[in-house]
Amino acid sequence: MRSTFSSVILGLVGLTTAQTVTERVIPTLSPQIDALPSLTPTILDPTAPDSQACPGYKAANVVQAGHGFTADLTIAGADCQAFGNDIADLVLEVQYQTKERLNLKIYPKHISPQNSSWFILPAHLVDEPAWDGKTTANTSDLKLDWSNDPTFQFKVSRINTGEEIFSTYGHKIVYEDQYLELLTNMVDDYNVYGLAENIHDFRLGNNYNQTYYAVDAGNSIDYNVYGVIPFYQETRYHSGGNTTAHGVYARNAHGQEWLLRNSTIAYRTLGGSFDLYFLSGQTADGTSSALTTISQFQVGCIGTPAMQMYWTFGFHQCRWGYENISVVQDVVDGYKSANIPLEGVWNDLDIYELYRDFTNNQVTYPLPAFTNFIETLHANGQHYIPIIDSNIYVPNPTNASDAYSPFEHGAELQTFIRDPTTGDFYYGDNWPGFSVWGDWLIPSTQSWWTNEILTWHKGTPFDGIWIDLSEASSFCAGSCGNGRLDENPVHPPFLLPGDPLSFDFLYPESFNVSNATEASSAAAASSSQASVISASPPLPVATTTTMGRTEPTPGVRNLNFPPYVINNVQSGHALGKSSIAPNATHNDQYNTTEYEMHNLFGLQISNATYHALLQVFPGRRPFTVGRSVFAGSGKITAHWGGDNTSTWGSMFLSISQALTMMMSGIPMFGADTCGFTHNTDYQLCSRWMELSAFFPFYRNHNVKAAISQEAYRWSSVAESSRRAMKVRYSMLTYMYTLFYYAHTKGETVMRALAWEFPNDPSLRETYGQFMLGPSILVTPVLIPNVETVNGVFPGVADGTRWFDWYTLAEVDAQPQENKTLSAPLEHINVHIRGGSILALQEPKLTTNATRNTPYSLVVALDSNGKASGSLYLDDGYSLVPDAIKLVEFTYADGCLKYTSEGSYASTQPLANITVAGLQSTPHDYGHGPYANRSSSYWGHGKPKGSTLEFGGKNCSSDGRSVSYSNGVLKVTGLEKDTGNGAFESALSLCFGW
Ligand code: MIG
Repeated sequence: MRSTFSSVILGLVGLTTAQTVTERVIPTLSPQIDALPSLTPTILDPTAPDSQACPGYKAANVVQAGHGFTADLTIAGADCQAFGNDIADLVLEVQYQTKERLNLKIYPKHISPQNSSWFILPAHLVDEPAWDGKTTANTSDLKLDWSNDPTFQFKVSRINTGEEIFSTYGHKIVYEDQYLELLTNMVDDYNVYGLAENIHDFRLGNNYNQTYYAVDAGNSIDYNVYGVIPFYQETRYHSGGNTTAHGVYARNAHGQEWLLRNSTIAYRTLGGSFDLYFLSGQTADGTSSALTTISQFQVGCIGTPAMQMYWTFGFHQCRWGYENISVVQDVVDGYKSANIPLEGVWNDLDIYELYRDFTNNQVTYPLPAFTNFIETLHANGQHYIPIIDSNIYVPNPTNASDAYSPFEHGAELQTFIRDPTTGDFYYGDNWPGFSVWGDWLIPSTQSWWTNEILTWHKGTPFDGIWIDLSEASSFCAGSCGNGRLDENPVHPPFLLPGDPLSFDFLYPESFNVSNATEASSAAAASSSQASVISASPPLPVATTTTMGRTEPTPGVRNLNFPPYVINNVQSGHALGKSSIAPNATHNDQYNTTEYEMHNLFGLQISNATYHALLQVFPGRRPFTVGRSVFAGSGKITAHWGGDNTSTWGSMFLSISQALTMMMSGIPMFGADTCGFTHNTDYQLCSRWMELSAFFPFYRNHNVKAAISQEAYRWSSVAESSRRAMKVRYSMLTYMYTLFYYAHTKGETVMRALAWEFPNDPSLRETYGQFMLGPSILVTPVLIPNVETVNGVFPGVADGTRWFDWYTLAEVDAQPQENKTLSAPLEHINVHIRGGSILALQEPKLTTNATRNTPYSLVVALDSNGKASGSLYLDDGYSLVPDAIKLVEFTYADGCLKYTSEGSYASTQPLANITVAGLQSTPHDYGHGPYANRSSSYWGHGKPKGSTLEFGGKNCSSDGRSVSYSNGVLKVTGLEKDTGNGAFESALSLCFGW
């Protein structure tokens, strides 16, 4: 059975008949979402002022400090009021903060308590990197030069080579209350990466606009998305084969745009300050690299990512539209009977009573049956993760039976964001109806949130939390519930997926080739739905007005309609479209507005959820997965890519989205596998289940009312999933070890080929292939209807060797060859890089079962016959583990050695050792007990017979066996020799040649 498609689509077609339409219930709608005027984005507005015609600044009164200097910047002419009110007097502050990091700040000289939050992003909200207490201009990798000719301009360059990495020379600095601008000169055909979150090619290119304003809009290719991490990394390939790399982080949370052009990048924000961090990317030897730059960004600027619990790396199944417990039970059973691992079971809004957070639908998810369901998952080694929406329903004040305690509790503490025009709470609109949002700037909000989560956990014993709509999303313009709370619960102002007339008939590209009949019935159903809609629109058609450019008003900021209009993906482009209005206020001492706070809501609610989970599970690593993220979110949360589509293009772009998340310190990232909106098909879902098996966060999620897409729904997808998951679960400890190094050193988990092979310019825009850590190369199929895939094998010109994961056969590839690999539907190409040692376990149906199996070591030799690797172990869940174990493996001169440090006891034995890439047949398998015998002792010319001894025992007897063919030596059956645990003692094992 390849598909359950036909029955489903026929069902959908049936529901679009005219009869169904006349019977439909038109919901009570909340206010029009399109009530905001439509604006012209400034970058598309030919009448917009030229901010580079502003006067710029002159620097004076330079005061040297040991680790930098300060100066006054004074406006060099009349105010220009391009997109705000000019600030005449500024402070420039330059700090050589650490050897590799230089900071430049420009902020207003006169800051009052009233406007402090307009300009200064507090360190308690977003880490503010500081001086290390020792670096000076003389010990820094970087230097800053500046000039007043014709106006203040600066440039940053490397001291060792003079390479200029950032320069505003020739451009004005603009600093207004609602607009900041600077431009840096760029080299020709520059290679810039990052500026997450975006859904765009990995190499951003030289004609790209990155708009930043957290937004509830799925799949917004080339626009603003859910997250804001204003950091880029630039790589330059120099003649002679060396490569340099550096980074720039702009610590500013306002709405902003980065305009990438041929010879410049313009950086424009709607407020805040210039707070720029230049990262040299250099190590001690003076060379620089992308990986070092990314590590410097994480370690020095935003904090390294949270260590995640071991189980979270298992496979998760989610969907919107699991109607009741028995449907979810069927999913759990479906995975089990198909023999496909299932670690995490997720629920969407369906569990709630009328979409209200922290409730339980008493009909479909009644307690205690639901509690029992979750406890049974736990007993089977599985986990449960529900959604929590960012909005809180406001009960109807005229209906005593509409009580909703999470609102009442928060209201008592006055903990919600406010409407400045009434002083009352800000009443926006979301799934449950008119709603409020927590104001995370005041401490009581945390205790309120913690309390709601603790209370809810009693009946719904979840293991982690999925935070949605944290942009924060509101479905109406402004405080639309004001004066209308007695209409609650209002229906969202649009039809819901699955409501009549909102069926999703879209399928992946080329579905018409693979499933012609079904594709044509879907097309027919789609056009029949479209014609019914156009004949009688189910919703009132919105009327929108157009608004011209707002002009700066002296002394006043226009928060809802700032003069500079960012190219917000929302229709009409207004900042308040589908989100809390910018002029909504917070309850802190400055009455900070959403204008300043908008991009931080996701960071803050995730942070509050992290701290709440620490109360639910003291001492345990909190698992939260959030939608909106900011720089530093990775310290507390995982992230998923949001509402992608069931298309091949969306799957492809998920790789670059993931790579930019790795750069942003949010490695626990994954995309909705098989696609969220629209219907998937067996080919796309097979390939996507295979691809996501190599993303740290691995979850299949689907919109309501599309066809089901659990991995067992098609025999092909089931088989693809089983095979890919076998690879993933085999290397769970490798993934976990990569996380340990991400957490401790800011290393990356998924890696671009360009990062691992920095001297090969041909890899600069490659993301159709990627690496997992330093050792694993993944070459997924990203297009339909093929059974082969082309891939490069980087580094072969310099002697890098690659081995097929499944056969350990060495790849025969030429430098720059785009090699064609066999890739039947159920197969994903995975290769091991020569020089790697991997510790593997036996893949089982849960991570816990996998973790309890014996280890195997795979040694893939490099061209010098060497290899190395490491393994990190701990209990898998403690925030501060009592004990850890770090094992270091090396192989050289025919000897495999490992040493371990740390007292964490892993009791699983070592079963097998496989060495791939041997150049000649061993005539002697040598042997050696757990001793420090030198390799020369067991080396050449010392034949010991054709047996292997392990710990003094003959390995060819007592269940052990040794075999050799085609460069691969396999030693199996070592369990008895390592019964105390594979890595409980140091090992040195030599093979004679
Ligand atoms: O307005 O909870 O991105 O994963 O299924 C849509 C329903 C709200 C958006 C999330 C998606 C989730 C959906 N949510």
